[in-house]
Amino acid sequence: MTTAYIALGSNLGDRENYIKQALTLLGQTECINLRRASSIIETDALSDKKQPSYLNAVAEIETTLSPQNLLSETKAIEKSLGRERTSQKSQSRTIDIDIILFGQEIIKTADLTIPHSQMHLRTFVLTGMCELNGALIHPALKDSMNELAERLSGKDFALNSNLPQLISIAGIIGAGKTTLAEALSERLDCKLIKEEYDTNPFLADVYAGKNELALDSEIFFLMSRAGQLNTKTLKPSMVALSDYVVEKELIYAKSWLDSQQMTLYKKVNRTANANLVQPVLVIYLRTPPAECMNRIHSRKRPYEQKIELDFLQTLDREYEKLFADWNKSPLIRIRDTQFDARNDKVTDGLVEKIKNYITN
Ligand code: PH2
Ligand code: MG
Ligand code: MG
Repeated sequence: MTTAYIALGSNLGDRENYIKQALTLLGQTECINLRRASSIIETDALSDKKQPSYLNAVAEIETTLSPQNLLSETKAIEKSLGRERTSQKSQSRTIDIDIILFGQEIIKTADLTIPHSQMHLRTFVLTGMCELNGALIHPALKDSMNELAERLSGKDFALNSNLPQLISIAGIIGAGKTTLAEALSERLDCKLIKEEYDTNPFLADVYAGKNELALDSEIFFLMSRAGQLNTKTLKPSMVALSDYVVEKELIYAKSWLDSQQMTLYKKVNRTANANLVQPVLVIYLRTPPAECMNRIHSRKRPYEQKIELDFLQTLDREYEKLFADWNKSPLIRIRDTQFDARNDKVTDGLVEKIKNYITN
């Protein structure tokens, strides 16, 4: 007996009825025991917003069938409920029945990929999974359904090889972003994009109290990002890793600039950032400000030595606000206390998770 999870979706005709009939037919199939089903939810069509919206649900079954035979059974049910297949991918359908998980098995054959290759990017699947078994561990990602769902903030995402596969690491000063970025980029064998703080000619003066150079300093950073994160440098499907997110600019600008400067800066920021490459995944490294303070003192970058704990705590609060409802990409949160980028095993584990959020 294997416990398996099946996702159901319908966006054509009497959608609710198709889902209910599919559940009934699953339960009536020999060697399948339908244990329970999640609530049915209505969701916007992923990838093609012009399509009618879906009803989605997830079912938990027990089966003695092999994964391959279970697939044949689900295909037969799809067919009996009027599912038509053309060469067009993701067209509207009366019923779609996908095997999401089959015990803890990992299967990759021509017609079957288990776990479902994009289940961890789809809130419309994870919502049902969490309702049925939120503590269940994804066999490849090694995270629970609850953790996977949390990363998406209620949104659905899709892998897209037409985009650069930019991964961005975020966190306050001293959080360990660059150390982590270096360790990950080496393992992913990808381009590393580092913040150009050491060539910013205004930065040291700003930290030394020369507020009149803060706008210059912020504009330097803006232009630096624009040079690094553009589509000329970052080609479709190319993997790259940055040790910052551009959204941090507004946090820092706000702490240096007066309100008139800020009004001007926001306009410049909007224009300069308009065509930047967006990350497909953000890793938010949250390290307690007091610990960041220790690291700042031990790494001895001269201009940073004037930074006070109070400033780091403000940054920490602002980062928390920024990521509280982040929905531009999946977000992996890492608490520093449970993470050490210098530990190879820990970093290798993170690399394996990351690979599920980018195309290869
Ligand atoms: N299935 C797809 C593509 N897009 N969008 C929603 N909301 N629900 C689905 O089940 C779904 C989709 C391909 O199977
Ligand atoms: Mg599907
Ligand atoms: Mg399908």
